[in-house]
Amino acid sequence: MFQHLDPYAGDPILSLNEAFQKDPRADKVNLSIGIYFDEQGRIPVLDSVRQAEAQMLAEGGTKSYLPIEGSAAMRGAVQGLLFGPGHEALASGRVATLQTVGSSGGLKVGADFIQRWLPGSAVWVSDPTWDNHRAMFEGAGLQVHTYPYYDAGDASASPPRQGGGLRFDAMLATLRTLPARSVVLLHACCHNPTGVDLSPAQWQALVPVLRERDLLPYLDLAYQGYGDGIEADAHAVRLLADSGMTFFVANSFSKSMSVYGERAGALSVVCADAAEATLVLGQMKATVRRNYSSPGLHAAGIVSRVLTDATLRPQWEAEVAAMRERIAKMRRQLHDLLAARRPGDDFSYFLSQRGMFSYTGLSPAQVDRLRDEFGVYLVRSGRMCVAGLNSGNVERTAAAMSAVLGTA
Ligand code: KET
Repeated sequence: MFQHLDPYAGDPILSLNEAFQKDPRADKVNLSIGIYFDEQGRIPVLDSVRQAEAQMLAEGGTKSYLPIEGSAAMRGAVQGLLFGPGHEALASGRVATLQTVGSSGGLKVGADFIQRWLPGSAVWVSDPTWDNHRAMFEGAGLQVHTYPYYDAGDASASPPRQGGGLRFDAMLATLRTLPARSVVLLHACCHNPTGVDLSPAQWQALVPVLRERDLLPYLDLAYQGYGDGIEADAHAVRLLADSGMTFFVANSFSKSMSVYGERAGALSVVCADAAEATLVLGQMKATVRRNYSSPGLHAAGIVSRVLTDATLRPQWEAEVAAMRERIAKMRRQLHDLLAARRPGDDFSYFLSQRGMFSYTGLSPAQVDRLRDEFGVYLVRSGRMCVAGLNSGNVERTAAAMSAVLGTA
């Protein structure tokens, strides 16, 4: 029956993480997957989350199904988090929000919805982007194209060629050519894989282009709190909401609450008015019902409690700040160690890039050497998850990187 199947090549990120787990070397370093590890190299369970779970257990409660669209408490809390409580878009009821199975679930439900209700619209993603964006939108039957975003340079050249960084003008020029109703996937903060975001002024310049061309922005907000802060990282969401445009935002709690396996996320569609939001919510529910029927109860309990409890909320905000600051410290340490080893090279990108990732410009061959010779795992695109560094492995990482830099 199934002998004709193509073997699955594996996912470039998840397969690497599996290979890392199997690597017997004691001094291996996991800088591959976008997960925050603490100073001890563990994936933390935040105190705020642990307490929310303890409350849930103590209260008992039911294990019934959630509604198709998820928990009302969580959906309301997510709206406040994204748009700011009392935002006009919320007050006028023009935002349709569903709790989803991680933000991946949200992205895919949104993709299925677009395929059904805006047939013929193609999706434009940044070059480069998270690999799974293309896979998910193509999986929904949509055409996927790229817009220019970032020039990484070439660290395997001798001397290494520094890239030109963000290609904002080229990005705008491409967006200006798109047909109306094209979907434009944008990383709301902490761009994956580059760590390079639009500045507030560039977001401001982008919005009129999106509006004039009648494009449909689709924000992916997977790293809220890892850039400049929980509020600051919602900047793009609020700017678009203020603009009155229709747009999507899929947001994740995997990283911001360190609840990866709970699959906690949401999808919000900001519409022209409340009547349109009702229609959108209805068809989103139809999409969910024929996929996985309803999202998880435990994820909803954690997220809604942490976001709304007067004690847990500030505690969570402090925990997010501590994770963000620890990453910044590791960026600084890696930068200083590399600058000392290779005084001729420019490593300032470690300091200017934000969020979990740095785009190193290392070639696939250099990344392979890092892994094979030194047990240091990066994604083959040269993406490094800086959140995997700690004071016990940063020197080893700098030494390994220094050894492969400038070599072919
Ligand atoms: N969007 C982006 C940009 C993203 O980096 C991830 C995960 C997700 C969405 C999915 O998150 P969810 O847990 O479904 O809410 N990225 C990391 C893990 C992965 O590839 O699945 C990564 O890039 O390493």
